[in-house]
Amino acid sequence: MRIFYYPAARRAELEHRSDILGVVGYGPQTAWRGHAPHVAVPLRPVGPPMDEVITGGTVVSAVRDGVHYAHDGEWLFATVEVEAASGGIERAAVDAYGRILRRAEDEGYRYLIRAWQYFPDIHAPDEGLERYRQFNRGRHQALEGYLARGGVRPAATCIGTPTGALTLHVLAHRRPGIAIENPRQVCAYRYPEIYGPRPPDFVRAMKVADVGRTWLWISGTAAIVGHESRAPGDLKAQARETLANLDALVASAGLGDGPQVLAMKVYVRGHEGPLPSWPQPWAGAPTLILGGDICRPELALEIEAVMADGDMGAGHE
Ligand code: 3EB
Repeated sequence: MRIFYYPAARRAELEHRSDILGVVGYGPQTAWRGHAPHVAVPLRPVGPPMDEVITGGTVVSAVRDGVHYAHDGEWLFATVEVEAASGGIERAAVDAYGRILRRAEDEGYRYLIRAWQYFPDIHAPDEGLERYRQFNRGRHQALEGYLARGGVRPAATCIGTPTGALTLHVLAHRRPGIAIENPRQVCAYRYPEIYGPRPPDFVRAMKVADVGRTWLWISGTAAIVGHESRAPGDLKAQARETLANLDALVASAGLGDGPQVLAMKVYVRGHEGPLPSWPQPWAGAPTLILGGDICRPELALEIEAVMADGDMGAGHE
């Protein structure tokens, strides 16, 4: 597997490749005519529109039950889009996770490793409960059976968009990953009820040993210590706290020597135009900066990343 960012303007160059598991487009979209699953995420990048491209070995792709998916014998990428009008985000979450899980499990990729979830109006009330909290109820319900069957919660990102439907895309694997938690943070799935009737079901990171290397999929990470947000609305102070969280998480993952950051995304609330300077982790890592709503109103930024150690070995790009 490989992951890289590519200018959306050059998307046509990718359409004939047979090794693509998924293409995730950020910003205004042009047509994607390839066979591989494609997700349009309506978050504005700083700079030109970009595609995130995930490649594998020899890939088989299909559409079934509204799920567009591709797999290469190790990894499965799957995506689904569900209308999420007001009154419906909880049901949309049940539907989206239900369909993705059925597809992944039927194809033999029984373990969710990484999930990305985007939907509009994330803070709007819905029948008296914030839509993010409604979403968490639906996700919790959808994952119950999966967890009972021995499934493991994935690492995740959940960000509010200005428009669009609920999009869920995931990476699943034939073998379970190892859940990594952050010693500075309460497990998200054990958050107290002050954050909603059901907790967000994700782990802080997922470690997966694969041919020749170990992957670390790091969830969206923000300035939360214990279960409380720090430095409300203060981008720089939150960035410092987020970096401390990332350091603690990576340390507890115990990657070997020379881990590389393969890709990193920074979500910034309400950004228009150039960003103020702020402390960034991992100078030189491929980075995408996106405007979006972090799932607590007081959070100004969130950072996710994928790292790997080990060399790529023969047979990998
Ligand atoms: C947090 O740590 C910040 O609901 O899937 C980060 C990553 C956050 C994933 C999710 C939420 C999610 O609670 C928010």
